[in-house]
Amino acid sequence: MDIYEIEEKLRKKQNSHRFSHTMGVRYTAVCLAMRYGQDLTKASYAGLLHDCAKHMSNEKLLQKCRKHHLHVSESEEKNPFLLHGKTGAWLAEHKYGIDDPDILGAVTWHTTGRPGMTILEKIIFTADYIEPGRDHTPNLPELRQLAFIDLDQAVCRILEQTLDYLKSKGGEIDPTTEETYQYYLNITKQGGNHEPVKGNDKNNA
Ligand code: DGI
Ligand code: FE
Ligand code: FE
Repeated sequence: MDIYEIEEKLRKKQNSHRFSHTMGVRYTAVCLAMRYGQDLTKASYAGLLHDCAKHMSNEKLLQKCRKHHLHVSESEEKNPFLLHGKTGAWLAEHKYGIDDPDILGAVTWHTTGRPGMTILEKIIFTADYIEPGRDHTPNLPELRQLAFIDLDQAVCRILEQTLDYLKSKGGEIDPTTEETYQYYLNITKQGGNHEPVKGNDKNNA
């Protein structure tokens, strides 16, 4: 399916607020891909598709995962909205004809992140948080600049803020979110364990 067809399908599926967020993430991701020398087309597809399962109810997400044998963790069982990344990647592959593992990974991991993300995964994770339509999040002007200066630092700050927010409102923290934060904290802090970590992930920045 070409990108215009996907865009039209999503325009019909998503309410105007969600669709505007989708397009904000798409163009922010393309800008970040320019900055970090990544494939612009992949960034555009991944941004467009990242929330393609967001309109589904918790019940529907759980049902889709069971039907298609996608693993549901204990934390996802309790907070099924966390499954919209994984389910979105399934839809991207099977309904929108995407077979690029980098695009599918970026959709899968856009909410919690994961240790050792590819550059495209970090771009979508970050674009989701800083796109121009976001306005209820603290420190956005600073984070928007940081994203174009040091992507790992931006990922780390976003995770830190997300964890603070979840702790303040008593939200359940998925172990992957916490592990991702610890990983990026470790590789961004001065004198951190930078080289071995990079060496384990050839796609990493
Ligand atoms: O789908 P979007 O709203 O565009 O953005 P998203 O997929 O990043 O989801 C954002 C929400 O996800 C935000 O309210 C924080 C929440 N979130 C991220 N990590 C965790 C989490 N929620 C829980 N309960 N646990 C997490 O580890
Ligand atoms: Fe999302
Ligand atoms: Fe989003």
